Amino acid sequence: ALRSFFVGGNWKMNGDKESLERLMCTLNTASLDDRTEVVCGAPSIYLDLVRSGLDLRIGVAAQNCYKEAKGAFTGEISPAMIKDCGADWVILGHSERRHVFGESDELIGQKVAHALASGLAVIACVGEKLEEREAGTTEEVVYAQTKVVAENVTDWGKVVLAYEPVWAIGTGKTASPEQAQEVHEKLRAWLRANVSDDVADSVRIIYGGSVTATNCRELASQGDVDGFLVGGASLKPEFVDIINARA
Ligand code: G2H
Repeated sequence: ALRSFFVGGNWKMNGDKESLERLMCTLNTASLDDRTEVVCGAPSIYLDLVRSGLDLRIGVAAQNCYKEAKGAFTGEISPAMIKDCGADWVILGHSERRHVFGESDELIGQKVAHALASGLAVIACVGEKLEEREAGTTEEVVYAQTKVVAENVTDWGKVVLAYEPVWAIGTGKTASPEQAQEVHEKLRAWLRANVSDDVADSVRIIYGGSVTATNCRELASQGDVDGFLVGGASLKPEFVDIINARA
């Protein structure tokens, strides 16, 4: 295949040392499809613990970072700190950052630029809200979000694009395989028209929003679905089945 399958876990603000040790033990001893790239997004305070506890075949991501290397930014963490903990990835633009914490496209773009310049790889998230889908503006919304990301990307080899319809996040309402494929296909066409053929063909576009062991195989069979960003189910043993969705 042109693009290797990519499965990210987004643990969000969940877990404690004890439960994360258990989860890491499950992942470390599981049989994982070695064609799938796996990355776990840990709470920043546990990045060090998770990087030292998780098998090296699994990458570690922070769930957010700031756009500066250091300074008077109380409560924030920098890409340099994430790297110092041994993690190589950061999730940026997640819908909870956009809609619970009010992050703008502009700020997300600046974070993407700084994270890449600092040597982190980025899982950049886009997705429409329910009212935007119902108003027929899904394409317009995800294209605008993707444009801001794209303007700040220096190396597409270090970027995974996550499509996460906000109405499907943590709601148990998954996009149907056809709904996911439709948007993924359009995002790839956008990359072809606005970036390059090479980038359109090589960038992984992953789906997020209530992915489970039950629905992952059908979603994974869609031509433009190159993997998943998994929230709730990434905290459970079924995450292993999602990693192996194409096995
Ligand atoms: C979407 C997803 C992970 P969940 O936010 O990023 O979460 O799988 O719980 O819907």
